Amino acid sequence: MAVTATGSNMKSYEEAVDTFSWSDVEAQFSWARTGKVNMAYEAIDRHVADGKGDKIALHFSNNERDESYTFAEMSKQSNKFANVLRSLGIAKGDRVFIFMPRTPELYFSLLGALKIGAVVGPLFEAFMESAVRDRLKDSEAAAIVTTPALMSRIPRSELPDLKHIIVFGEGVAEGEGLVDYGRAMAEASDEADITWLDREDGLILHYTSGSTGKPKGVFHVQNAMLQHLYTGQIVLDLKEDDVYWCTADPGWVTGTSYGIFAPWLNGATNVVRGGRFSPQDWYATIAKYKVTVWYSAPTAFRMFMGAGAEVAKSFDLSCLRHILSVGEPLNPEVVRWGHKVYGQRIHDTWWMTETGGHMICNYPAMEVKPGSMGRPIPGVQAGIIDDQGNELPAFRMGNLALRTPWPSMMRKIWNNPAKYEEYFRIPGWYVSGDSAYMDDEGYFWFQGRVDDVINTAGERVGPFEVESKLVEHPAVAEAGVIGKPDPLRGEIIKAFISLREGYEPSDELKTDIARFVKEGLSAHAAPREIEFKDKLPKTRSGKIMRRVLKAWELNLPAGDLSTIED
Ligand code: 6R9
Repeated sequence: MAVTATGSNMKSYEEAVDTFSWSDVEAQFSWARTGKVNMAYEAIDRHVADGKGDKIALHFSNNERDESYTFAEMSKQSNKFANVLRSLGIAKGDRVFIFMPRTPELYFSLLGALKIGAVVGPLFEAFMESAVRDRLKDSEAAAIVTTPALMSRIPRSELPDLKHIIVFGEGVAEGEGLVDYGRAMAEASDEADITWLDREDGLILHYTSGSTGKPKGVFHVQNAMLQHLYTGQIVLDLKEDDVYWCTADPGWVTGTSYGIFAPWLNGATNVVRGGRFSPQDWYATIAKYKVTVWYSAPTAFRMFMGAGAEVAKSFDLSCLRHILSVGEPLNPEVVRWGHKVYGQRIHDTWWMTETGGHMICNYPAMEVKPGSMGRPIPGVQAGIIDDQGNELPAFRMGNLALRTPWPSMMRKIWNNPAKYEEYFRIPGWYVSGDSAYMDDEGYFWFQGRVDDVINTAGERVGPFEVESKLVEHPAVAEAGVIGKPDPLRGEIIKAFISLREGYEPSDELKTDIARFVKEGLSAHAAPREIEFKDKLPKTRSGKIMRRVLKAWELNLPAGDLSTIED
């Protein structure tokens, strides 16, 4: 293999940057020979063809189930699902959504959809009706895989393109577009032809939030696998015998790029644990499977820290050899605590839904500076630029930007070319929306978001989506939503609300409004704090000024108020 070395997968950062070429990465895929590509083949079937069919691909457990599957079994189950979709007339390029809690069937379905060249749309299980509707409607999804419990959140009458609902669970009454997953899988053959694709053909559609408008469909193509394979080697440091656990749900990009693609492209054994977070449960999972490489998020690490070193010491965690973090700023004290308690430094990684894979990271092959996101991976160039596109010198804060292109760069925003162009408004650069500075050794330090996007417990929430839901509540006249700094969750969602005539502020009303968002949109998007105001600050064109709300909250000067209404 061209890019790997013994010991750590990367000898030294400098040497890797000097000698790097994406064509060396490409040479590791079967499509370097055949010219044809399919993510599911490269991630699963290729290992079977290489004689590793008996290796465990997936260890799954939740409170009810405990199962393991080899690469050969994953291959057969995904073949079956590919056949189920084909029998329904689903074809290359169709959008197939997956809306279910983590179970092995989620992974069979996702891989099966990829095998026939469908574009997969994963949906987080906590999404409620309006979140589900917006995403299925925008993408004109043809089919969705779900469970009986989640089915009622799919408003079929409003989704004319949605032809098939495939339901995994008990008591499914088939007909009128409903398909029983269990029945269909039992009847399907476990052999299937792969639909061979072009590198620029679709792979996955991840909806994510910006500061304005509805969530946007970030569209990725097969070519992203170059980034997934390579960063699996040099950032996750995956080797033949690793047992790897990424704690993210596939409803978010970390749960697909690094919960599915990177580990399986590298032939690693992948752990999936369903159910809710608890420090004991997660430590027990590490000890049970002897996890060697663990990828999680700052909020979880802060919760472990809150639970105390004693809890960690009561489990045998000596199997861990490499720990990584993503999604929000990783506090230096958490890195130091991790070093003390796990004997490992937590390696921070920075990237986004739009980048499809790792961009700026700490590698095993370099020194971790606690508090820094690390340095750009070989093959990626990052810079700090001002609003005109001038590169700023070390230690000056500005827009964190990336030189275009890289293999896993998003290829479009579904149905919204104007939104796509916004990211590339400065020629030669992708502008991330984060602000940061670079130090004199080329390490990047996160400073904040440039826009109003909220990051709560590592989950990206668009204020507009929450505000739109809030104003559907009968008592709410107007709403403005901001992220309020929080020691555990990074930020929490706070809503400022003015009430309609006839409604009086009360604690009961706050609870009712929060519940309304939770049940209509999703739990993680519901405001944890609500403050009633007689009036909200607005521009003369009627836009609520979130910047002013934030200044109120933090007792800061509100800045330029020349556009305020009165
Ligand atoms: C992979 C993922 C992206 C936004 C990103 C930034 C924040 C991600 C971070 C980080 C500080 C890190 N973010 N990693 N902030 N340090 N290591 O999280 O994708 O859900 O699209 O969020 O998350 O603000 O712009 P996504």
